[in-house]
Amino acid sequence: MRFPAEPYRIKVVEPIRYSSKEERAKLLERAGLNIFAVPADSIYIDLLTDSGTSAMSDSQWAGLMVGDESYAGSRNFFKLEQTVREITGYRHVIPTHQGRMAENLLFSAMVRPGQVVPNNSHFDTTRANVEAQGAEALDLVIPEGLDPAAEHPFKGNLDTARLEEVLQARGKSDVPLVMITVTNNSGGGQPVSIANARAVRAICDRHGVPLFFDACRFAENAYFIKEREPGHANRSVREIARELFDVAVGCTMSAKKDGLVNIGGFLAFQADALEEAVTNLLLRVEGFPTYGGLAGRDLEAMARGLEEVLDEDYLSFRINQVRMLGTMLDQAGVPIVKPVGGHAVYIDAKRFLAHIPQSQFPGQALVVALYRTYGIRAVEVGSLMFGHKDPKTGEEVFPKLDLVRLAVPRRVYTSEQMRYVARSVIEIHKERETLRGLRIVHEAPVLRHFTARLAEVTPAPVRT
Ligand code: P61
Repeated sequence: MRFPAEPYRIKVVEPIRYSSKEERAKLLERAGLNIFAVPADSIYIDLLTDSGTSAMSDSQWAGLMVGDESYAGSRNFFKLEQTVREITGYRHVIPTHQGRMAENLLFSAMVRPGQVVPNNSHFDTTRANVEAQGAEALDLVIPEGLDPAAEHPFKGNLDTARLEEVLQARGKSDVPLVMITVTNNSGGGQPVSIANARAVRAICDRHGVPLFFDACRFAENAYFIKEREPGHANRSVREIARELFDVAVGCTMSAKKDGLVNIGGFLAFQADALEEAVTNLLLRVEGFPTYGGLAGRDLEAMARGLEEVLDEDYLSFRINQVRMLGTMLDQAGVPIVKPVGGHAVYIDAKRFLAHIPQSQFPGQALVVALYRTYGIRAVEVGSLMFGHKDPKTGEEVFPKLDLVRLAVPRRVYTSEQMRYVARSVIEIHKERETLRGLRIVHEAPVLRHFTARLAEVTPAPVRT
């Protein structure tokens, strides 16, 4: 299989260090086998997240120099507003410092205690912001979206039959809005089709409920539509993205993903009636509406990034670089979530380390091995992140999937570096029986994966 080469050349380099195995072993021990507590400059390839880790272009860096830092009415805001209006068609554009603040503003204005917000899959900050309003965050992704091996072109689609049931049962008064996350991060970066978004919109219209997007990875989603949805192959990604945005009435956006910036986001919507409530809260918690918690220069970089992300040479390389990593692993027999998503490859750790039970955190065991042996940072999305004790029985409850995410930052690593990652994972796969399970030594009551301390269980499993 052939994959496109990088559609850019390197003008500035940031040295990265290949730390020694001995140093990494010491750092891991000090960190309690928790990769979040390891200093980033001891990491060779960092695949913890694709969020805020993009490389900016020369045009974006130049844009920083034309930042207008006026408290009110910065020219960079007007440029951003115009750019977002052109791409999305939404009238009101409220800048925020990142995605979760856009979520906070939207849900504070629209969601009340006891209500329910359906989504294909809520991202963790989205869920937290819905729940902070005393409402229920309901995931309604299609069944294929929960099966790592199911090959479906749009595994991020929302289950319309279940949405209809929820809306019939709860009605407009209990469902303030419906959301679709494009691409579906919690489900493996899987895309949503325009046909599915339209079907969701038709149901929303029948019940008088507005539809919003969580649009963090809208350009990657639009590229998948061009590739996979019948009738879109000869249209530009910009046209497809606009058609997608037209299906909803607004969106939240973390520009740390498809805005190609290190910090930034926005909330955009059509309804004039929403503006006042959102602006009042913004003024209290984030800043004046023409800067929204950012510097003028950040707004300029974001406006330029939103244009650059729609470049099809960039998108073709981007999607295919991630796909190449996934294909190399798949061809070597490493179990991954298929098809490969837009921003990350997800390894199925339960199958990779079949000898380690979920109670011994197979995903985290793989994360530890990848860093210890090869200096690569991945992140566990499994029993360490989502496992918890049942409050009634005190028994550990494990999530269905134990995954390890290799999230690929945009425009940062070369394909040779991706080959290094693939070779490293494949080497560990060959030696997988030597890996040991882990046990928790210390955990916090909430979001334990960020601060937990772990140790290896002894003795090591016997090799057969
Ligand atoms: C990520 F472990 N994603 O994937 P903000 N919606 C969606 C996201 O993917 C997302 C946000 C909203 C991250 C960063 C991250 O506990 C974590 O700009 C679909 O980060 O506020 C972020 O956007 C929120 C990773 C965030 C985490 C929180 O890596």
